[in-house]
Amino acid sequence: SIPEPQREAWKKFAAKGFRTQEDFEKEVVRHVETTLARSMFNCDETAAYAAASLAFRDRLITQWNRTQQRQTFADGKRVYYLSLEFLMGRALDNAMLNVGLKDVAKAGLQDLGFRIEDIINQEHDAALGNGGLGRLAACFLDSLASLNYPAWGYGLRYRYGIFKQEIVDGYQVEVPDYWLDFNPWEFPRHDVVVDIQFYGHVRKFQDTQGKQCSSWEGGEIVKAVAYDVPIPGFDTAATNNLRLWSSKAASGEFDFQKFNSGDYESSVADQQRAETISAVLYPNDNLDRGKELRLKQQYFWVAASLYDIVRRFKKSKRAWSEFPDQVAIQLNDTHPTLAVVELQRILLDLEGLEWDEAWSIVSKTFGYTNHTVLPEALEKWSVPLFQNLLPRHLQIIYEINLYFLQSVERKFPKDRDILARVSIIEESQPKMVRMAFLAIVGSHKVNGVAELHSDLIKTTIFKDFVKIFGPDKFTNVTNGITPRRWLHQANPRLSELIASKTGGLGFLKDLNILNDLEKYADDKEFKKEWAEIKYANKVQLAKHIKSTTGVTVNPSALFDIQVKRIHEYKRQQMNIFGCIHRYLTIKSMTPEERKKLAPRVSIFGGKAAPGYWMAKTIIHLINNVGAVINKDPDVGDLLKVIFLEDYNVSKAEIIIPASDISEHISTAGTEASGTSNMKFVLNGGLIIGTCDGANIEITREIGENNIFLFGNLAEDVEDLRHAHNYGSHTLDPDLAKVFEEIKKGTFGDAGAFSALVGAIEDHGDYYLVSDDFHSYNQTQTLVDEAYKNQDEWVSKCIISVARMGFFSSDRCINEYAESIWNVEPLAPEKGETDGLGK
Ligand code: GLS
Repeated sequence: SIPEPQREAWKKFAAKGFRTQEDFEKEVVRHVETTLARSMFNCDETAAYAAASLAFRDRLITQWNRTQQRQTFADGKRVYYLSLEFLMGRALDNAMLNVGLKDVAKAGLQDLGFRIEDIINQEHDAALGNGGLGRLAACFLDSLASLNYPAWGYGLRYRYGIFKQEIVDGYQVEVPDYWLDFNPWEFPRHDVVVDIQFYGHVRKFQDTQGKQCSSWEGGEIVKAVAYDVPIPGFDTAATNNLRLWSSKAASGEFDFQKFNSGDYESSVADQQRAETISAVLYPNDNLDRGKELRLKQQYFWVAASLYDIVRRFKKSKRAWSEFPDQVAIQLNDTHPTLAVVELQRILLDLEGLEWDEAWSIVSKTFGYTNHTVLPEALEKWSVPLFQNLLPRHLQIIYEINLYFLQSVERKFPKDRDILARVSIIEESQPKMVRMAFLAIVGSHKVNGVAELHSDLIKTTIFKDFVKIFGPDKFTNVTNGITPRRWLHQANPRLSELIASKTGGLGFLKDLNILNDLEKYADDKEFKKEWAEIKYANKVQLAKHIKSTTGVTVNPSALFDIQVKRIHEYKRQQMNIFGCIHRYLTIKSMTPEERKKLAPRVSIFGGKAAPGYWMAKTIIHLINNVGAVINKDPDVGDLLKVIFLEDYNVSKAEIIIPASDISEHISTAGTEASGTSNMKFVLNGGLIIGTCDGANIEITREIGENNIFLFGNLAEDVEDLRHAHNYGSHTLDPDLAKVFEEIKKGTFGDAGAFSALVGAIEDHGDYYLVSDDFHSYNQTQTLVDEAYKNQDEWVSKCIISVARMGFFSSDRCINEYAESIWNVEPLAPEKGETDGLGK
């Protein structure tokens, strides 16, 4: 660092970042002319986006620097959030709003000849995630910064994020998402590089004191290079860090000898193999495929992150026993579970601690969040694969398991079966490492993400562990969403209206302030404004639908939206069967009867994992049904079926504010929480849903009268499935008619849908579509009726929004901080805060 006498100069010339419109414009022009080497004669919208982003980035990075210095100086406990997915979406709009300078930027851009909306739309989404799990991590980063917690995110810098979805002839086609062409939001740290080892062998030896030691040797080395993304808090100068690792060959050079001897391909092979590690995000949600490259990704990311965390801790020169007082690491699902083993290895093999001492540190450091009970999503890795890739880690896992099973045996000496049930190693062919069990054993707290889900994990998949560790180790932290992005950014007019009635933008920091809205639930003028905003949002979505699908929809119709990953358990198939049922009903009506119907637009969106054939079939059916219904003159505006291509975060910001009703209709007990349910209600839409995940708590908060619940309960699912398999399974008569129509070929080649229909008719109907179909349709009829009474409908929406305070991710992060991490916020110094609304 710079010697004391010279620091004055540094302080004098410290970068500050703009505050005024004039300074913003200066920065934009400077970046256009110098950074981009362009001028006013060839500055298009892309260049203006780049320059505006760089101006904001400069501002953020000065705050980032100050925040990091303060955190280092304060020397308190930090949180590290390890997630293989961060579904960030766009950064510019978010940065402008969080630092309170969007109006300044708008005026500045206008003065320079641009519309701010066009500039915002230039940005490519940072789509480093699949769905809810990755977006939750992004909301958490926003809350951690906004609440001034000293926290870092750690993830992978995928060269390709989640694929872009195109719909061709009704089928999903995947196109690679190369998003790094120009990314002003990251800072490469070419000086922060970590060597990561793979393969090799373990050498046992005795040290000079005669202690048995192990050393992991040989194999190959790949380099991890850090890229930092600044995360601005809302209305605070605190700016946290998201560190993403990128892989690079250790030598960094290709092999000249091979090149010169004409072996061009293998001359670059090493380099390419190394770079493959961080090349692509695995596009599966709630599904584990057990691929070696995925395990490599996991270790690469975990080892680099832990190296970084340990290095930071060692600088403080504290005793190792203080590590858990300085460091809290949260495992976002089981993907980073290897961190448990890696920290034990570092303490044991590299730092020379004894096993018990090391293990006590490790197990106090980690917390594990479970995000699913679906068996196909629970990670397991084959022991032979582990043995080859991470031989020392496998030994440590066996040792962890040995001590764990010994403790279980001491506690339950008469129960032989429990050992096989809870063993971290599954005795199958080949043997498998059960990552969730390892995560539980290696953490001091395990949490689910909604009350029902947290109860279910305690009574089903982790039941034995509750007996072993006691109930206190297991807890619930119901998910939340950030109101900054999901209200203020996505729905600026509604945010403004709420601000006008609740005394400013304070509700964005304390969402319970929304309560103040309840007194306007019957206020004529307020309701009128509310309804106008909803209508305007629907007009905007209708335009998007027209421009992307060519279909004209009526913005006065009821907008019924289901956007999320396509999955059988989320039951988009039930929704589209419901649309067919509605279609058949309309067709059978007289013109007079039709006049009484409420027009509806059923909107779907979401990606199917590329290898998930049934999910792709559902997309195909939705598109084919739309193609038939949308051009049927008997139907007209009464029903339109739309599939929106390439659902992502930035599209969600247009779609969610435009809903009247949204569908969260998973088979009870399968959706751990869901978070879009919260986003839709916060934007003044109602829900049709099952008693599943966070729907239950939403109901508790907003009241039963304001939600349309239907279907079987989680506690009944097992019996129903049993009855399907061993008793008789009679198909719901309305569903039978729907199937008849599909089989007739009304929606294209019936053969294409035979597996989808067969899964319900002949193969046990695992997701209980038939069981819930009747109550689903009945409830949809109630929705139609309720929507006709617009006055009451709007009141319901206002009351619901007023009662949504609980679902802020700020509440959620405060719960984690208090009950799991034991960390305190570190507020910026006075004068560092920008001030709300500026
Ligand atoms: C998920 C669950 O499926 C969602 O219900 C949950 O809201 C989300 C965040 O906790 O995590 N688990 C998963 O593997 N993908 C998800 O979206």
